[in-house]
Amino acid sequence: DLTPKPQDRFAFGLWTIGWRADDPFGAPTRERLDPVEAVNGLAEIGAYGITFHDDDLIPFGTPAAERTAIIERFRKALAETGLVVPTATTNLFGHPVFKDGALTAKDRDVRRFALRKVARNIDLAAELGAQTYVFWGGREGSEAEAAYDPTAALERYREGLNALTHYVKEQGYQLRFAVEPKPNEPRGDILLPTIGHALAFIQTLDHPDMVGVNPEVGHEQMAGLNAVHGYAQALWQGKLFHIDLNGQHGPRYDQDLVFGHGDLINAFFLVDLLENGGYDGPRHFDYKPLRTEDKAGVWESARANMRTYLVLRERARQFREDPEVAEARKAARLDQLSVPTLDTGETVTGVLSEELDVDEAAERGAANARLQQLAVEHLMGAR
Ligand code: 3MF
Ligand code: MG
Ligand code: MG
Ligand code: MG
Repeated sequence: DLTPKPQDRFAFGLWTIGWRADDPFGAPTRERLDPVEAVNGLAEIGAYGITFHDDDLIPFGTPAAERTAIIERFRKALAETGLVVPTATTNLFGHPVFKDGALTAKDRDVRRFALRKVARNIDLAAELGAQTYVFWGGREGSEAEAAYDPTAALERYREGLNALTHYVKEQGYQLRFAVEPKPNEPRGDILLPTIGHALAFIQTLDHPDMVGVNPEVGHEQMAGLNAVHGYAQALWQGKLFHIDLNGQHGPRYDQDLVFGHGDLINAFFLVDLLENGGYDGPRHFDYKPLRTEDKAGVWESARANMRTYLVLRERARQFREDPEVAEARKAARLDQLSVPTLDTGETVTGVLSEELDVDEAAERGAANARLQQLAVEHLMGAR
């Protein structure tokens, strides 16, 4: 069934469908989307969740009374539609005050302001029932090596996240943090550029169990990496707290295409991983409707993300159920990879006296090509 339903747990950032399509070379091509219209529209197309940066919902600098009114209006729309807020995040990159960083700015006043901005929106996230709070450090980085100290910046990043986990615990919120890696853009180099960097960093925190990752397909591909492998490692380490799905064509600017409109083969295997690898969080899209689109095109592209996901889910299911695939998987020795190398209780001593006919073993084909072609044919709907 290719009709998106709330139980599919599709979620969209308010900044995605709400993007006004301004880019470094041109003015916006669309009007601002009212957050209430966003909620209603997403509910209508079968999504279950909406996520936001503080400033997406409440424009930077909004006076307190107005802020309360905006939140109440938004909350009412959520209640009327049943849409939920699974996740929220902070805009620590848009305002010029963050031009040289936020939680890791060299200017200490800016860092303290950033902490305040995050804490304030964490309160709102908790109030709205969010389970995950995302940190994308878009301005935590540099272009000028001489004017940067990555070691000190990492210390400050750690200090900031530690302080915020303490805050969440003090307040008794049920929130987990998810760090979103990205190699570059808008900074020349961003701190925690890949999933691997983020996973290693998280282990140094005061409450590593509270912190996972929110990888984005396009960000890994910008770094020339295999997104499926990155998501898989995060999942394997119990750290895939949340995901950003979208499309990208290799290492170039951050394209934020509709999911599947970039590297489709990687998208197929990613859906297969998420569906069969034990990921149980929201299927969250972080994409940008093309600058060429009008309002109708925006909603068309929002639906396209979910449709791609559902089609790939169905294709992945058929792939796994195909008896020829089962046989090809066996021929490719995939089943063997799940068998531990040593018997229970056995040590390396156990293999010392063994002999292998190396020439014979070297001659065995891996039978990978046939299995890959079967996958591609399932993906193309040719089987
Ligand atoms: C930028 C991003 C961000 C993050 C968001 C947190 C504006 O490339 O991907 O979107 O996803 O800040 O979720
Ligand atoms: Mg992105
Ligand atoms: Mg992107
Ligand atoms: Mg993202």
